[in-house]
Amino acid sequence: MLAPIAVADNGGFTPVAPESPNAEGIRDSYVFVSIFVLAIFVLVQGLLIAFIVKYRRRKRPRFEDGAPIHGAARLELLWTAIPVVILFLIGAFVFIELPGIKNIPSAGASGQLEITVTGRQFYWQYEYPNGVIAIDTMRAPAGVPVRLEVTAPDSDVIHSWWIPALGGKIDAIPGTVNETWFEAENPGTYTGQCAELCGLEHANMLASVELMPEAEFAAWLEQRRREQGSGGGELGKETWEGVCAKCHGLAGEGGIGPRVAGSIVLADPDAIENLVRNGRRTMPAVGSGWRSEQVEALAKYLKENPPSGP
Ligand code: HEC
Ligand SMILES: [Cu+2]
Repeated sequence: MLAPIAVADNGGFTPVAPESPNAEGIRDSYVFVSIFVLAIFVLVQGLLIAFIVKYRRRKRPRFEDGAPIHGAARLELLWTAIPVVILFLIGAFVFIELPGIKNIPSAGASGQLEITVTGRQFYWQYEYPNGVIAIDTMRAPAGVPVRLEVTAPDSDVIHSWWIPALGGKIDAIPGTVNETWFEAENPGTYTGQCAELCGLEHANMLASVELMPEAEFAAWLEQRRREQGSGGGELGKETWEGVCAKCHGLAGEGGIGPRVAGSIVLADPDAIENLVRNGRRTMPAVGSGWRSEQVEALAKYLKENPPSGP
């Protein structure tokens, strides 16, 4: 009864509208399987109701069995053969769809973009071929195949990259690189989140992909490269908001980490570097492996915008 409503406004029951061919393959498989699931559901529930009515007790004494029925070879053959055929059809359909879901399309006229995606407690770090780093919000060009190399540092736990409109889940496993991809035409923002329970702030480990026209993306990438080269820019803000604020609050007011607003550590670039690279007691080394540009950008941002939470 709820199905039409769920389908109508996609109340979270059906996959989001696919924007990339791999997400389309997943949606199509889902719909194909659902047809059999629905048909079997209606058949089984329909027979159940029909039998309840047809074989009800009527005037038969309470403890007397109904008439025994022996053997129904035709029926038994049918209820064996039909499920076999259904399983075969579903298996065949999925195998036909699979290459379109898994295989990364070959580079088009404007080539292919490769982005490294690293899942960490509790942020997503992206690295572009020219060295640009971004956190949580990935910018990508529309109409270009984007290959994602998904991993996690050795010291971290398993996360899972998932932007439903752009494809299926892919695990970010320490020490392993998994590949996935998308190629989407419509500029816009596609959201998702870490799909593997990874710790206290798992629910806040959100991710989004901002798909831009190719020229706009190229301009963004170039601007970020220049900003990063001069030790600052958006990266510092993204790092504070995406990494530190998840535990310490946006204004440093405290959360699962202590209040750090007004801390002298945040005003001292060397102390920041030491803290993020090595951690401190119960604070993990959230910036182990960061390039010095990222630490510098963070220190610069914190110097210009010291958190002054309540
Ligand atoms: C996973 C949660 C988490 C993240 C992410 C995190 N911290 Fe912490 N932080 C903590 C905890 C917990 C402590 C308390 C450490 C202790 O004393 O046991 C702490 C302590 C601190 C302190 C106080 C250190 C001291 O001893 O004076 C500062 C400053 C700080 N964090 C800054 C940062 C900055 C900057 C970032 C971002 C690069 C960050 N933290 C990211 C959890 C976190
Ligand atoms: Cu996670």
